[in-house]
Amino acid sequence: MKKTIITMGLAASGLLAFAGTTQAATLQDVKDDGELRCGVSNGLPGFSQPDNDGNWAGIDVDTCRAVAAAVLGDADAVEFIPLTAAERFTALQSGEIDVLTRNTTWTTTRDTSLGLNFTGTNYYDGQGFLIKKDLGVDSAYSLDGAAICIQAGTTTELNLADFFRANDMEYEAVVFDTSEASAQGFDNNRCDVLTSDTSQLAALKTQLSDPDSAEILPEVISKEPLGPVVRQGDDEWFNVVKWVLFGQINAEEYGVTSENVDDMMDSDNPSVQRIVGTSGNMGEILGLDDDFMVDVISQVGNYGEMFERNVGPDTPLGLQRGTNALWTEGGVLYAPPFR
Ligand SMILES: N[C@@H](CCC(=O)N[C@@H](CS)C(=O)NCC(=O)O)C(=O)O
Repeated sequence: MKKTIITMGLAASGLLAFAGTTQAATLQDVKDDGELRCGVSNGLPGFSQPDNDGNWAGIDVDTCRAVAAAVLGDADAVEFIPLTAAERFTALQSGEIDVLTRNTTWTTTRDTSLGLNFTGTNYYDGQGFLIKKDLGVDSAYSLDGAAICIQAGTTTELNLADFFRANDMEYEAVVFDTSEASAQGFDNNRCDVLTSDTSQLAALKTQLSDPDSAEILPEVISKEPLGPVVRQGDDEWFNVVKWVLFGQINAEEYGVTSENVDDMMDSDNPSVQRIVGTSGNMGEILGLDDDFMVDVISQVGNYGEMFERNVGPDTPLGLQRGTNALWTEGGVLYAPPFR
């Protein structure tokens, strides 16, 4: 039913790129449906990947589950919809999904002319290169003439073109639709080099038939702030998705975790009280229950818990916090105050 309305709205307005303006009550729709529809990848270790039983896991999956916990009180009330890079923005514009959490880089074009709004950053990434060791190079600046496996519809494609042009080098792009296909292409010698967001390179390397035959070059050639995306024209929903992630970052800053959140309900600290809803009316002004962050933190955790569980040092990705540390710990995670 919802889809029909959108399609008619689009036909009437003729504004395909601004689908969001035809539908502006996502919060109520999600409450009515009792389920949140999240666009995720087809499978990307640490970010959004289904296991053999179809259970999705990853930092993007948790970012989405956190919104479901905040709105519906249930982090499992989610339908995950796998999308290729090329499909993802249309799926959001058309109303097929309520939020896109698919390792998507925040750029000017996407944030404006696509009719979409980025709500924040849940992982600061950057683009790098995985190469076959027998290529015999140790720097991205020595890749002139290389065949490079890459995924269609990504910032990766544009960055690659810019980097090679700026450095007066040439390359042959070998383009695939999914990262699995790109990695297979690399494994089957369709290319000498695989390029993607660096968070993925270590994971993809471990999946090669001979991981020791490949290595990651030191250069990071771009900024890739990855985060959730919603349609323009629905400020209420934009605020909800934005403040759930900010709430999780603030929870980490104030030491509120899934383990101690119940005890924190008795805290005397005003900042903690506003997060757990024992003072202030943060939930009410967002259209949620005042203790919505208790559901988020008890069921999904604060930002640091999401990071450690999915991409941190004890996971196959083995990533350090680095840039993704809190501003108080030398990183760039600086959520506006929850007040
Ligand atoms: N962050 C970049 C790249 C996103 C992207 O699609 N990356 C690939 C390779 S890391 C991917 O996620 N593949 C997962 C899939 O095939 O579903 C963007 O927003 O354009």
